[in-house]
Amino acid sequence: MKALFASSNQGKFFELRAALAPKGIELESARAFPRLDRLLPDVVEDGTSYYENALIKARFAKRVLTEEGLALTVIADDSGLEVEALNGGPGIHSARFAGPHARAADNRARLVRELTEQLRTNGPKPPFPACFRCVLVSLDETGAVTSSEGIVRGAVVLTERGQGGFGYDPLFIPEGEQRTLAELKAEGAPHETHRTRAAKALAGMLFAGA
Ligand code: ITT
Repeated sequence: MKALFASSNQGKFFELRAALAPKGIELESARAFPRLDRLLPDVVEDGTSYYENALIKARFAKRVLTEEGLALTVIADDSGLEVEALNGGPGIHSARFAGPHARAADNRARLVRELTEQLRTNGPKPPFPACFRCVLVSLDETGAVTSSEGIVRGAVVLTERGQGGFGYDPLFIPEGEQRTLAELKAEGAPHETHRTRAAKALAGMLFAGA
């Protein structure tokens, strides 16, 4: 089956496309739909959970496609980094941790600042236990919603390492690894992530009984 990915984050897209292709889902980038691509970054993600935010993005994309006479299954992703020392933050606020129009580098800088502050006040020491969480939502042509979740546990370090990946990857070391996700991705080292886990679960649900 074909599905459109309702996201303006190409890092997410490449990772998800690779995870879904072997499962029989051909993912198309929103870049192929110029109007949608233009509008997506301004969608207000004011839900109170990853699920609600993913559904907001999926429904928005569905509406734009419908206005253009297109019927396609839409998949959306909402994800975030949850750090124990920050009481699970930034969580659903990960994309805007450093402000409404924050770039990934600004968000990483704020994360390092906050964790450094924890150190100064004799709090926990690095590496800081954390996890990445991803919720995927699929909205099919009939409006039926399917959703899945994936988690990868690990720890946050205070010094960026690696050129691969995106977002918080240079600061995150998955459990059982010595290298950050940015280093692992730059080396092409296959590694399961919150997103690949959510993708497998979603594909399993979409094709269950098919
Ligand atoms: P869309 O909403 O358009 O999909 P986004 O980047 O704004 O793109 P989110 O609202 O879901 O996505 O915010 C997720 C934040 O968490 C964002 O800052 C990402 O960079 C970060 N993030 C999510 N998954 C990540 C991963 O696998 N590696 C590194 N950072 C990740």
